[in-house]
Amino acid sequence: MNIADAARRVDDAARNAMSIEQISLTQPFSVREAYEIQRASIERRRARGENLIGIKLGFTSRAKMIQMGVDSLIWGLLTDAMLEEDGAPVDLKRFIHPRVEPEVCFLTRRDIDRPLTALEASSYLEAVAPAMEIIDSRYEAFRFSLEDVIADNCSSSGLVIGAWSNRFEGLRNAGVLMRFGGRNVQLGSTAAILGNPLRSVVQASRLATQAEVALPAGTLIMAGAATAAQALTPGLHVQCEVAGIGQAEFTTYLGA
Ligand code: OOG
Ligand code: MG
Repeated sequence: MNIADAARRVDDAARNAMSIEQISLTQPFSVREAYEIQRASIERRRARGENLIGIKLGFTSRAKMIQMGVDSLIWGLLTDAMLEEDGAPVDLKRFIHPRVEPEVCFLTRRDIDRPLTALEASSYLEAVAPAMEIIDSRYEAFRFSLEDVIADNCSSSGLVIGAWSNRFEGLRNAGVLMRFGGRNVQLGSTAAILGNPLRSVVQASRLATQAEVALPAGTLIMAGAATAAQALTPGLHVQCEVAGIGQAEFTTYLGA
């Protein structure tokens, strides 16, 4: 496996919003190599001036594992170029076949440089916010193997983060609702995220420490989707509500 070449392929696909064939179809590779490709693709982004802002977990809920046919926890890196403002219009032109999923996002308040226990996790957090992740697989038909999706930075593409709160108590089993134009499209609970989204912080600390990735204070941690993802089309008003925490929203359009 030529790591640099594979990284260039997924990175170009993302930049040009042009899908590519799954890499594993012609060149089987390992999970370890997949993370090397992911890292190399992030280095390409950094070389263009993008900055790391956090990490995301994927497949932390059964709903997502079933939807995508992958059943291992995965993680990817987030850059500032992926951030969309809460309430703002999002141009779908930069995506291939975007989908949106309801999540919660944590903001850390201390450096994390070792695996945390579940009991410690909240003392490392500054705030939590309702959030939505816009995922956009770079592979044709949004189909991939575990290795392919890891190499593709776990389909990371966009983030919309609602207002920060410090109400961590109700987070374990809060109702999650995603609406398109006022119509409910996904309904669930934060309990779907590893039983408690705080466990995503524990997993993030373990994975990042293992990979020697620094998580400085001020890092965003996207906990993973609570429900299946929903395809985005232009002209939508998309809203996500996490009971007791708040809401986030955006609209979609197709730029010229
Ligand atoms: C992979 C990313 C999964 C989540 O929240 O579970 C993910 C994908 O579904 O394309 O972000
Ligand atoms: Mg996600």
